Amino acid sequence: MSEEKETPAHERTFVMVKPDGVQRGLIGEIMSRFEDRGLTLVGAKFVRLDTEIARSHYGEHEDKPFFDDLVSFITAGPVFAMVWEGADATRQVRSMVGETDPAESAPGTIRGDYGLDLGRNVIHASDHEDEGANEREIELFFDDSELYAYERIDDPWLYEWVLAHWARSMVWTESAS
Ligand code: RTP
Ligand code: MG
Repeated sequence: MSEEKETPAHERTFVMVKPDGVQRGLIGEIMSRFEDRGLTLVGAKFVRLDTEIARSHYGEHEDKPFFDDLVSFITAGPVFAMVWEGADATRQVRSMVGETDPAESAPGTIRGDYGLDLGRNVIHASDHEDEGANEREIELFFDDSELYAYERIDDPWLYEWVLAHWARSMVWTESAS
């Protein structure tokens, strides 16, 4: 029997369709991409950020010249906040989002397919290079009671280790009977 493979840890990450993505009708398209990839949606809500939350969310950029414009933009209309779960989710989602500047983002990424302008880049996702950013951002936007843990019915076909585990238990059941 083959050895168990190392699987990246399952984790949750925070994603937000920004006001431009909402106004342009891109929520469904963006959610579909994460669903199709196999990630599990554990929380979602439509909210309009107040200035305090926006300043806190983008606190790392407080001293940057673009900070005030960024806060004005992100509070200009409702956003669609989500939490997605899966193996190595934070890094995988960021790779699907693309570069900060849509002009530098590869076709096939969300920003590369739907954006043109650095200040209107459609989507936010927690930065995998900023340790703990996913957990901090989830806590800023969601209460625990708004997040739901469950397994997707296709998990056994999404992860090798789940199917291998399942197959081993089937073999054991058959030989035991
Ligand atoms: P985000 O936090 O929104 O997901 O974007 P990001 O990680 O890819 O980029 P980040 O460096 O965190 O920047 C946050 C947002 O600020 C705007 N920005 N403007 N004018 C500029 O030089 C500049 N640099 C960044 C972008 O809209 C970026 O998404
Ligand atoms: Mg960022």
